[in-house]
Amino acid sequence: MAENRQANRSPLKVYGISVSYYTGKLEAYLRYKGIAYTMDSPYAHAREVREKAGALQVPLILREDGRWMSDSTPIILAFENEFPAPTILPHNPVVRFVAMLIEDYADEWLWRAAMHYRWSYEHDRALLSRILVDEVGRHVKVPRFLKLMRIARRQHRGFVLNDGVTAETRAHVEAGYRAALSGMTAMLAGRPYLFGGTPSIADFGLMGPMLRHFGQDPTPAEIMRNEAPAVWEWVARVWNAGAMAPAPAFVDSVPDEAALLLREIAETHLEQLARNAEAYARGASHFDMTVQGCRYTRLPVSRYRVHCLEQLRAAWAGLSADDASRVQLLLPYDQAGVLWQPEPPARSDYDTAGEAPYNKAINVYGDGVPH
Ligand SMILES: N[C@@H](CCC(=O)N[C@@H](CS)C(=O)NCC(=O)O)C(=O)O
Repeated sequence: MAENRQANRSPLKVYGISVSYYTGKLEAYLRYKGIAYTMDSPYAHAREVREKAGALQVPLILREDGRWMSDSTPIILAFENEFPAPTILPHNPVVRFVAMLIEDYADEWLWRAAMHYRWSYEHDRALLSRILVDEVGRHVKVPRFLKLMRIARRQHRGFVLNDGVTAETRAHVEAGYRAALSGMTAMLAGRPYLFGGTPSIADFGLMGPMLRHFGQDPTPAEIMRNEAPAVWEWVARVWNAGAMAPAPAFVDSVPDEAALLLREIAETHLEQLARNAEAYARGASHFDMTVQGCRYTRLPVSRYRVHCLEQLRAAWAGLSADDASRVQLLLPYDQAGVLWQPEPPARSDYDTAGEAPYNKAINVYGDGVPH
């Protein structure tokens, strides 16, 4: 359909995993743009990948000229320049800013809930351990039952127990998933995609958690089907969006129905970004935070998320004065002040030359943070 269908190019070489959050997000985008790709696991060549791409994470892309791309958001933005149509960037600057904010929330806040459902619930854990071990662990010369135990323990310890999911926070973590479903359901009531008749960067961002985790893992998928069938339907719609006829445009202003999700984002994601950045500025390795009355303790500080906050602040600062005030009116919450307070709470010094996605990436946890 669109002129950017990449039929004559050789397929992109994507390194990814079939059940990965950010790989699913990138795949949904590549399918929409008609950019053909092949996919392999990077884990058999871990050392080389870490050296070339900076961090061993997925997705990564090896371009024909030998350059590596990493980090799904800058990858997508780079492709928006290379293959502009159909664009996923709303033309209205306020809508575009809010779409980028939703994308960041999808990337960085919903991650904890997605990992919790996958690794805390027995059926989900058993299924996903098998898929991962058979897909990415074949080169490891250890009996399969041991690999299954090790992967489940690594993921549960690293991304659930060490990311603040405890008996005290568990209900709040799960409520965060349901809040995302309610917020999306409200926005999808009058339109096929979050910001109109065509998918935006907000839709692709939310495909990270919603496609491979919440939409596929047994426990959250059951919740999605039963409690938010409009989101269930939307997952398939975004996945198939490239096959649909060119669609009507984006909305010209942020719909009222976005209010529920925006409030949730301010209270959760922006609170976490602020507390994380303050802790980073102090040189701390861990921090505590209270989100919607729920106390989280000993969360790992993330340098990468300091960078995420910098990107959002730069996007807000780049708006015209009128548009910047419109964004403030949409986010009348104390936590949102971190987006426009005069001084940033911290500086990440990551990608200062603006070379992403062609720079050396850093993992979300563990880079440049003292432990
Ligand atoms: N900000 C990165 C995050 C990529 C990421 O963390 N991917 C996960 C899998 S979905 C990963 O590879 N984690 C590394 C690990 O588990 O060792 C992006 O958007 O691409």
